[in-house]
Amino acid sequence: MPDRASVLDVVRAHPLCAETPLALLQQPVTPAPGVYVRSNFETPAAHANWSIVISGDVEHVTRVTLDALAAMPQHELLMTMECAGNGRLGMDPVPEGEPWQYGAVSTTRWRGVSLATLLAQAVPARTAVEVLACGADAGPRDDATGIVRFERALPLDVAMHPDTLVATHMDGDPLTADHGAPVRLVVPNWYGMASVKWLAGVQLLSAPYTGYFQQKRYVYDVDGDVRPVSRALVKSMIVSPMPQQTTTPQCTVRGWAWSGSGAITHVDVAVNSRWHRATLSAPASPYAWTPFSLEVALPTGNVMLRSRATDATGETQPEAIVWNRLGYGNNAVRAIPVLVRS
Ligand SMILES: Nc1nc2c(c(=O)[nH]1)N[C@H]1C(S)=C(S)[C@@H](COP(=O)(O)O)O[C@H]1N2
Ligand SMILES: [Mo]
Repeated sequence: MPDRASVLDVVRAHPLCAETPLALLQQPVTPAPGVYVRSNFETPAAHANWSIVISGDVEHVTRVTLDALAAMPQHELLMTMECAGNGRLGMDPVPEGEPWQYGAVSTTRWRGVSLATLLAQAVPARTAVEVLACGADAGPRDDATGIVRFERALPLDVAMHPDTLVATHMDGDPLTADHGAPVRLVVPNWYGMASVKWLAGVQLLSAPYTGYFQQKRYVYDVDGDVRPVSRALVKSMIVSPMPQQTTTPQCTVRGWAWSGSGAITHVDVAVNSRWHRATLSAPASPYAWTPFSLEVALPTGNVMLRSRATDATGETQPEAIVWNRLGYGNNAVRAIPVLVRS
């Protein structure tokens, strides 16, 4: 297996932030070494005595070991996961944050145990409203906030959904260090920040969480109006032809569309300014991206291709980027320039 550094497009080496190259995004399931990596802090060391402590608003504080986890019913899940900062470089002016182009998205097969199975052992109190997932990674000490750990909260119903997994495997193999070994959360439909890696603790909360990664980062900040980032916005991506590629007039435009709020109902593809309805194929799982394709005769010369997806809630990708201070959720229609030669 090739090592990830030779496969991924590295955005930052320490802590590692690296994109999936477009050539690998052409595959319906991203090969494991090509799955994008986004880490806020250096990777904590995994060890055999790892456990997850479930505490807070519960009847029994519970410690779950890796052996106990392995003995629980296992579930597999194929899902598309996108970093909320994907496409930040497409915003103007470019907001602060990791300069992601368009490869902070992958479709991956996970295996693990429903978080609900673990929570049931601890018996959440009736007053619990949120579930806080705590990573073992931490940033430098900050006097105002204490040590900043990577922690993100989910509403109780999302945490209790049987497809919200405490995952130990990707593509049939134990998690690699970069992807959260030995155990991480995997939250379908939500942007990647909800899928907390190196999961060390789970706390039931009786009031909404207001920590750093819920209120200062992974928020849509528009003129000081701050909303935590949650479900992935409806989006699509043309993967063939690739940007700047030379292609013949008889062409099949292919790509993927996804949304964290509902199934994809249609995708339109524009050749210059003229829109066509693309053909959809069934997604490989309810949480994986939907393939679309359009057979079309392109005019020769420089051509702009664009795609625009709509989901079952009626949401459609916007034409213009909705700029926000930290550069999250860029799901705007994107133009792909190609050169057509007969
Ligand atoms: N503990 C921890 N979990 C984390 C992060 C992190 O920095 N620390 N990054 C989050 C973000 S922003 C994303 S997009 C996903 C990326 O998961 P991956 O690196 O396995 O692709 O992990 C999430 N979980
Ligand atoms: Mo992310």
